[in-house]
Amino acid sequence: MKRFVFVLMAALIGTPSAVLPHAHLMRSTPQDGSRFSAPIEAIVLSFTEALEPLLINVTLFRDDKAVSGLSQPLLADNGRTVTISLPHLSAGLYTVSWNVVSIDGHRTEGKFKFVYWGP
Ligand SMILES: [Cu+2]
Repeated sequence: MKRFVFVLMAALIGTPSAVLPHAHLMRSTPQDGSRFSAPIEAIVLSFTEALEPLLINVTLFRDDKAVSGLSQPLLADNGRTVTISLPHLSAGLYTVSWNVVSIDGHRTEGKFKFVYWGP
């Protein structure tokens, strides 16, 4: 029995939980830190794993104020790419704040910024 427990523990400890697929942000449009003057119509987030469609939260802030009028998230690429259509943006410093749950049940979150200085 003792031996069995030891083997079981070893198996559990040996499980490479770090490689279980969390949904990490692979790339985004706009990119983090980007500056541009041409209007954009959408935010696109590409993740390393498929997402739970009902547990996608993306908020866009201009300065510290949430921007209203964002569309519901649209999933593509087998659930790994999220597109959110934007209303007309005025020039400013924007922050995209996101949190998602991958299909293995793990939540990840992050934020990134961009500057829009166009019309
Ligand atoms: Cu995970």
